[in-house]
Amino acid sequence: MKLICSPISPYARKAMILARLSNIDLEEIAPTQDGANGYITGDSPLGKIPTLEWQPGQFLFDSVVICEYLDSLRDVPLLPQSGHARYIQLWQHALGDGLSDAVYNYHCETYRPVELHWDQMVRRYDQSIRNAVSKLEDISPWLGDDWTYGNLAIVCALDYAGYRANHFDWRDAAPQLAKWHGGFTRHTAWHSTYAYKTIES
Ligand SMILES: N[C@@H](CCC(=O)N[C@@H](CS)C(=O)NCC(=O)O)C(=O)O
Repeated sequence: MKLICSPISPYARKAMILARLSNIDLEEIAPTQDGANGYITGDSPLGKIPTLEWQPGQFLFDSVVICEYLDSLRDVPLLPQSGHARYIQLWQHALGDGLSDAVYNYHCETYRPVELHWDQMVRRYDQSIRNAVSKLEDISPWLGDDWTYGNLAIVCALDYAGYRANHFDWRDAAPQLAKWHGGFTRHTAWHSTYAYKTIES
């Protein structure tokens, strides 16, 4: 299967990590961009990545759907099939993706020339980032040390925040969470998909 992706995208990176953890051999393909159409590789009408060619010529999106599909190929899926535990995992995954959304929106607002910044929206997204990190700090004792369906999204979101929203030192604001996150950085699936260090240096 082909995954149209970039490790810079926290959404794409979730699928890249999950494939590695699950021994699923994906062909990872970098997308081509075409102005207002966005990313044109991978048949997303929204012009976004990731997409997954799960059947010849048929592409799945978005990342939540892709991750659920990849997870379904595992002998023991990360996402519980039903019950309370399933919704806790989906909620944690949504909190991680929500942090990525806030960072993405913050970056889009601040990437343009300063005179075009919309301060109200910059403040709105900045506050979302801070509030999401604060919630994650509160729940960090219960997140556990394994790659769960929720932790996958949270780890990718925090790495992305460190790259695209580095005006805010989330490690300083959330020391328990920083310690928890550190446990994941030892995994091959984490560092083989971590692209930000090379870009920053
Ligand atoms: N909700 C989507 C978000 C995907 C998304 O926003 N991807 C960004 C990359 S981080 C993208 O493709 N942006 C290109 C664009 O919108 O032009 C998902 O979970 O897959």
